[in-house]
Amino acid sequence: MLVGRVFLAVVSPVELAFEGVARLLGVPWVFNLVHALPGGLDRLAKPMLFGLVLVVWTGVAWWLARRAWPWLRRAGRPLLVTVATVLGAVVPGLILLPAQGLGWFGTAPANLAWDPLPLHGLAALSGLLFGLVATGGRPSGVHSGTSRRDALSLLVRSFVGIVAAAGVAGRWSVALAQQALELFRRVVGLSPRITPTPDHYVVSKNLFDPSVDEGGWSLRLHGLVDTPIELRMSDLQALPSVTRPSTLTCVSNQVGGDLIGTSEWTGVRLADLLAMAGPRADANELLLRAADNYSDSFPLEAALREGTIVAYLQNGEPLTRAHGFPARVLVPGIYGMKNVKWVVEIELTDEDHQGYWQTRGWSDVATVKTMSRIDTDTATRLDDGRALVGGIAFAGLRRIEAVEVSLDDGASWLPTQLESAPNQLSWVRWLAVLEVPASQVELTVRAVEIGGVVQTDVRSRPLPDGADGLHRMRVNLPG
Ligand SMILES: Nc1nc2c(c(=O)[nH]1)N[C@H]1C(S)=C(S)[C@@H](COP(=O)(O)O)O[C@H]1N2
Ligand SMILES: [Mo]
Repeated sequence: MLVGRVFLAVVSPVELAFEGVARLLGVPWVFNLVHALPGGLDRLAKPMLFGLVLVVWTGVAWWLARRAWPWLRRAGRPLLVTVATVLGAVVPGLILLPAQGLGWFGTAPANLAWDPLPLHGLAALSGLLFGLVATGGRPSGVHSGTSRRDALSLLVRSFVGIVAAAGVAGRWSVALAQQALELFRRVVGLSPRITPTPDHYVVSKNLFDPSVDEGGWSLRLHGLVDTPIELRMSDLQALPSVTRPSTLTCVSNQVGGDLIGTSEWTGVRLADLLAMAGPRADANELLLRAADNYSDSFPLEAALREGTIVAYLQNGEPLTRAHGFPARVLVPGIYGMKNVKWVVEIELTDEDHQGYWQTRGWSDVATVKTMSRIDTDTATRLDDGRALVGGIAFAGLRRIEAVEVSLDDGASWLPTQLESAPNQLSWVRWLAVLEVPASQVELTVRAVEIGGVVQTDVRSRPLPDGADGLHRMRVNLPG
């Protein structure tokens, strides 16, 4: 597991257990633990809790192994069974998945959506079972002088069994995932699933963004709460964090515009921080203030959503200054302006507050509208004559059910293929296969939300609550 973690970035089961334990204990408990520690040790709270989980894990595994060993012995050849099990765990990751173009242990970056861990578990189990079946049924003692040939043939049979089991288990989904990925990979000009940080759009009111010193920074939670709290960066880093891709877009984005991006953000759930402070019953709104004298607000209800976090990493790196170093709020489903960067203060109130952009005429609710965009001004022509075009679609917290394209300005619509979105908070990529000879086409795109709600074709400007209308573009179709 350690090797997988360090060299292949595979999330290990122990970590999953650690996350589960941290969640079970609850954030206030962990926070108190952190503060019970003498200064300097607080950064170690998480590693210490992880160490504890690791010790318990190892203990349980040891106990299980001790109990299982005699049973394995009776079943036949413990060493062979062990080898078969390990092979079962490792072979799919080292051979099957890479052979399918999905990277070591399925870690090809484009493939984050697809989780190969269950397949590994299944394969390991099948290896164990196969080992047992292959060795079982023989009276014990008879094989004390096992011949090398026997052992070898057993190993070979186990191996074949594992590969077959893993193959059957994974083949269908892998083939599907790979086929789709393959096509998506070939669309030249299509946005990546995750936007590299340097390519992520930046919007700020400032001529010069604040440069905040991480050591001096803190985030204050106060107002209508039982216990006001103040968190330093080390506090924030010591708390259980979540990492998840989410799409951010600016309310001023034009139809077809590029003020939209998807990053993998890491931070602490705002709901956890609020649980520490204990919002009073009359609190219903959060007022956020930033180091650049920016302020904005959103309802408590939005703050409590699973995806709302105080983020300190973007795509695995500390936030850049432009994106809000050292910490910012991300509140999925609501336009970028309420995703306050350089955040220093969160006040719970019982009245609505007009934020920086609201006093300038922009929407206060700011729910993200359904959008879709064509990314390719030139189609990718495949050898077999098909032409690929593609783009993205996003509807905030509402899910995209389908994306359609039209070659005749909306008179008729063609289906497209959707890639599975990284999660519920992220845009989805689409591609269309056009069977059209070399020429130019006027392409229009529209998204359909879950429930069959079709994106409106009535155009409106971004002010005050986001642009509406369909993206239409001239697309070159090379010969
Ligand atoms: N403190 C502060 N936060 C802010 C802003 C700002 O000017 N100051 N701009 C907002 C707007 S309008 C948008 S669209 C997003 C953009 O976030 P990004 O630059 O990380 O893409 O940040 C929001 N948060
Ligand atoms: Mo924005």
